[in-house]
Amino acid sequence: MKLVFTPNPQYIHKVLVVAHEAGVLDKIEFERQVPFDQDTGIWRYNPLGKVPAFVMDDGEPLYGGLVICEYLDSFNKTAPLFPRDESRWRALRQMVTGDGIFDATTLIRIESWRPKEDWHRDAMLRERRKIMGALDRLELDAKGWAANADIFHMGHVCTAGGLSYLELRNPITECGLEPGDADWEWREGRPALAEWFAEIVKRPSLAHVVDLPK
Ligand SMILES: N[C@@H](CCC(=O)N[C@@H](CS)C(=O)NCC(=O)O)C(=O)O
Repeated sequence: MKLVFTPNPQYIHKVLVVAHEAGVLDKIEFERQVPFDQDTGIWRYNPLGKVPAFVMDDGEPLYGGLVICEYLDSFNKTAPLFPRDESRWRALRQMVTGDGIFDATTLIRIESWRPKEDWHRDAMLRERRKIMGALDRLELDAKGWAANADIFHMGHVCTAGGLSYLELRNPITECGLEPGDADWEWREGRPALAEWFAEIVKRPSLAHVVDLPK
């Protein structure tokens, strides 16, 4: 099987975490594709032009990061990350919230590549609002996570992924859309999430540094 993505060891890739937890990391071949490169090969794998994309052993393509995660999780026979019990819907909501931080962050950054005078500020502010709202929602959720530290699911994977991407590329401090943004820090006012993140990044599947293609 092959994972097609833009490797960057400086943030937590949800697909790699799920593969690690499932014990199939060493069965995956990696291919680097940068979707915004002129000559990108991503279209060969995903008609929607996005990473991550994936090729299963039978050659069938998969895309949509969360779909790839669910596929990889199907190999996890000990502690699957997509709960099947009554905790499922909350975990999936948290999964989408964490992943949404990644999506909104990416969209602000893409817009910021244009000359500043051409920025579509209203659209950027809308994405900014999503990041703030998602962080506030996850702060509420993280209060429950502290009490159940032995439970680990897709909500945790995607929240850690979203936060670590925000640590690496912070469009709020970079773009300064609102007064005070230059000094913005997601941890401020979100102590439960900050404390949870500091601990969860030590988990082997999150701390593991994969030898990624350049
Ligand atoms: N949450 C989505 C994120 C996918 C995504 O937006 N990836 C960006 C990374 S830069 C991308 O490939 N963008 C290219 C595009 O939007 O055309 C997933 O996990 O599939």
